[in-house]
Amino acid sequence: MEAYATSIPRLDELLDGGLKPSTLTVLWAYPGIESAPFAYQALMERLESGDSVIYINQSKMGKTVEDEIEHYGWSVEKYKAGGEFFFLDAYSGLINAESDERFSVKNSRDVTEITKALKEALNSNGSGHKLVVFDSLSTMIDHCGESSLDELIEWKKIFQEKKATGLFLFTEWPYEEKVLNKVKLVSDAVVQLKAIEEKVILREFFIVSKVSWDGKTKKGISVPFKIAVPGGVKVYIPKILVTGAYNAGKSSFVHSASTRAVSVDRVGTTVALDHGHVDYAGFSVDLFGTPGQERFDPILELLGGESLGVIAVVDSTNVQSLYRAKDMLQKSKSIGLPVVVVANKSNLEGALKPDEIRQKMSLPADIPIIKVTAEDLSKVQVNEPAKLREGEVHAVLDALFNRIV
Ligand SMILES: Nc1nc2c(ncn2[C@@H]2O[C@H](COP(=O)(O)OP(=O)(O)OP(=O)(O)O)[C@@H](O)[C@H]2O)c(=O)[nH]1
Ligand SMILES: [Mg+2]
Repeated sequence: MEAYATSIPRLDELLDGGLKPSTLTVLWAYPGIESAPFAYQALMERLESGDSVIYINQSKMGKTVEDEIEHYGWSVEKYKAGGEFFFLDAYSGLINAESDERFSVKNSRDVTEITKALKEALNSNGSGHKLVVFDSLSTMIDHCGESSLDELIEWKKIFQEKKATGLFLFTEWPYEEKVLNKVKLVSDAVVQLKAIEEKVILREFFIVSKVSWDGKTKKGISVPFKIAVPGGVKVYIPKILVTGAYNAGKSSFVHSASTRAVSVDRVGTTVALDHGHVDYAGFSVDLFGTPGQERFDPILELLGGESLGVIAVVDSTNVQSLYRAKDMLQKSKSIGLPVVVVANKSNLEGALKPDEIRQKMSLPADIPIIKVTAEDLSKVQVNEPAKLREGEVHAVLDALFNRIV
């Protein structure tokens, strides 16, 4: 079945390609979590792929929506001018203002007026497939009453006729159970945006809790996220541990993988830790490197805490570094976490092959061992982190990210 990608990392995968035509997907947010950036990111992806977007704004001015989209680093301006993006203004009526949008309703409290305008909007030309964003279901319930939810059955019929796709925002205010059930029933897919809280929101994640279409969909997997400004929705992994023997290449890896990195080194060896921030493939990740020397082992356990994954760097030319890495994995209490082994210095003479490394470290077959080499051997300096080949560094990150979410 055709699918319309949202470009929200991991979400398309969970939905088997993205949003499906003639269906309604609800972004179901818990109070305090913003769902609009998810919709902005999806609608920009559709516009950039040649589709059209109708934005039904009932909770804020169209201009405010445009400003927010710009805040994340995108713009609908050229698509608005080209007729591929337009608002169906159901907000101005609420504040007794004149609307200057292409489609609008006079009485925003009468949901049947919105239905009429939606039909009109979907009949207008516009290129490609049509995505209808509704901002938001909760505003509709608040202003038009909960019986307005029954009107959604009519909207879905219209979507089916026009092969359009709905992406609706909903915030779970303390509504009655029957209201929540109605929203659940009418939606073909539900993406919940939740948080782990402890006085303040600690971590946010999304989860596909319902999906009615067939295919390789995945329900119930929680994907931690963070909204970057600019940049939008990123999968957020707050901590990955980079461990391994003295001189194996940990600092080199952290520096090569990171967009920003710092090391606290003393004559070429890391004495405190390496820290690097990775922005890659829709992921936002913080890497923490451990020092390699044994005298720092007491802090290993501390550094290992709360990691979501581990990168163990070994020097492929040095058998000792294999045993040491294994020992450090144990000391940092990272057994059980997703692990990827980096076989560094793999182009040097005498370098062990991944199979030999697996055997010597007695690693299970499912732990990836990935060969990595310095980008330019002539530039490698003693006691200086080396720049590693980008493709190989990315292969390591891909392997680890795949194991974490
Ligand atoms: N030839 C070659 N040299 C490398 C490679 N990776 C790192 N090196 C060199 O190996 C040495 C150690 O690299 P680092 O990244 O500092 O190693 P480390 O694991 O952080 O070391 P400590 O912090 O002392 O534990 C440096 O001189 C690097 O330039 C590689 O792939 N090939
Ligand atoms: Mg180091």
